[in-house]
Amino acid sequence: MRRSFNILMLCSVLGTSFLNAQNPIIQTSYTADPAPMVHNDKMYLYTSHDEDNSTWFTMDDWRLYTTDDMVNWTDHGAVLEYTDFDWGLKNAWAPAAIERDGKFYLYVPITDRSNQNGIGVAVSDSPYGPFIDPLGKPLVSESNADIDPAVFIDDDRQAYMFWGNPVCYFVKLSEDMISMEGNIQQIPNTIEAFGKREGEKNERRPTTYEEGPWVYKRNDIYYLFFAAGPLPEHIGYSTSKSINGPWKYQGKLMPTEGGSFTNHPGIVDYKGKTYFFYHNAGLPGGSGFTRSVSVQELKFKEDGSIEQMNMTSGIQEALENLNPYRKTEAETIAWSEGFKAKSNDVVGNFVTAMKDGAYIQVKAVDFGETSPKSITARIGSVHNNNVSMEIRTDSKNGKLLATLGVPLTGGDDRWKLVNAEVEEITGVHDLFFVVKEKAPTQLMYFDYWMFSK
Ligand code: FUB
Repeated sequence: MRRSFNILMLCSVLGTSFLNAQNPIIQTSYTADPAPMVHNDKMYLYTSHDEDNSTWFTMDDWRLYTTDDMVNWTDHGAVLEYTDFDWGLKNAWAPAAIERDGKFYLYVPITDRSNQNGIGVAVSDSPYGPFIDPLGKPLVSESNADIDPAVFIDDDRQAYMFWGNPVCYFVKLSEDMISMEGNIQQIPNTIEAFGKREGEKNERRPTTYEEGPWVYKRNDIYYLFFAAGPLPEHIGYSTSKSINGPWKYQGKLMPTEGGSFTNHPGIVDYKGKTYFFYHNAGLPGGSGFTRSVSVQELKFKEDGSIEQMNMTSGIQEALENLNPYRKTEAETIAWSEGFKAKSNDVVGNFVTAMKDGAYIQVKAVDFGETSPKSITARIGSVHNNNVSMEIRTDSKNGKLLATLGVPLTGGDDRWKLVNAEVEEITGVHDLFFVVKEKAPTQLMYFDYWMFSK
């Protein structure tokens, strides 16, 4: 009951049909606190991760997803865990990511072993990790207000970190990105900077600023987006002509909606557009502690202000087509139902079908002018002869291209490559992988697929 209520509730909130939903963009894990980063024409999205069935902010790791087309997202699994920090006790909360001079930095809030919040930094030579803690201690650990970092490098190459709840701090980062330059400053928590808080008087929180700052610059205007109160949160924003302020409150960007009592902004330019990431409770089982990241385009008015917007069903059109003649990971997904993300040492990241009828949709697959002859997939099951995977086009009941029998391999540490001839298909289509399980409690594992001419 609760599951269908959540889906229906979100569809009515979003004014859309679930059939063409693209939001939330990840359906195989609960994700929150989006931190998008663009590097070499690819979108990297780091997120925090709500554990399944969580009833508090039970969060152990940070995950990475990538896309080239803004509709098909590839899951790269957990790239950093709070246990990667020797001093970390719990609470892998809202991350921030940035590249500088070929190195990649993740800034992450963690509660340390003395139960104090702080912000750690981890560095890698690759956006995919492995990330290591170069300091062996938090970068900032002044008080429990030290959560929710955002990082920003200005046009003069000066880097800054912003963070904090219930006030917003900022500091210059040194060129090494792992030390601070100068003193930590607090943005004056004034009505002018953040707007007057509605509802009951709250001495600690006189303005709408709550947490989750995100800094963005466009046409010499600095934007400070933030999660705004009172709870349940909405997204607000302020602007300034200088990174040092003064900031001027500009109003609500996204009102409270979507069923989660928190929200969290992440804004980035990509392939000529500006994208706004946020989170809600949009998945089945969704709540304030089982959240999901969504994205939609951000549109500026001529004067640089932004129209208030509601949560939508997401981005429908792929920015580019997907090549089916290259190996594609099963965890590259535009939309799915009934699959969960998994990983192990044998094949890395993969997906597991949790029910009969589970399916994965991959958008804008370009077969070209001549049809492929066959499809190969690496799959496996714990059941004998009872599981198959249908490959269909344009809908989960669309034209049947091929049916793959899923072999009994005995576990997700054992896999087989399975091949089948395909029906004639040319041009651009959405592809659907639909699992048919005669024994509904049995599982099927799916690692990758590829068509051949
Ligand atoms: O995800 C844990 C906390 O919830 C974040 O740090 C806040 O921004 C809120 O989203």
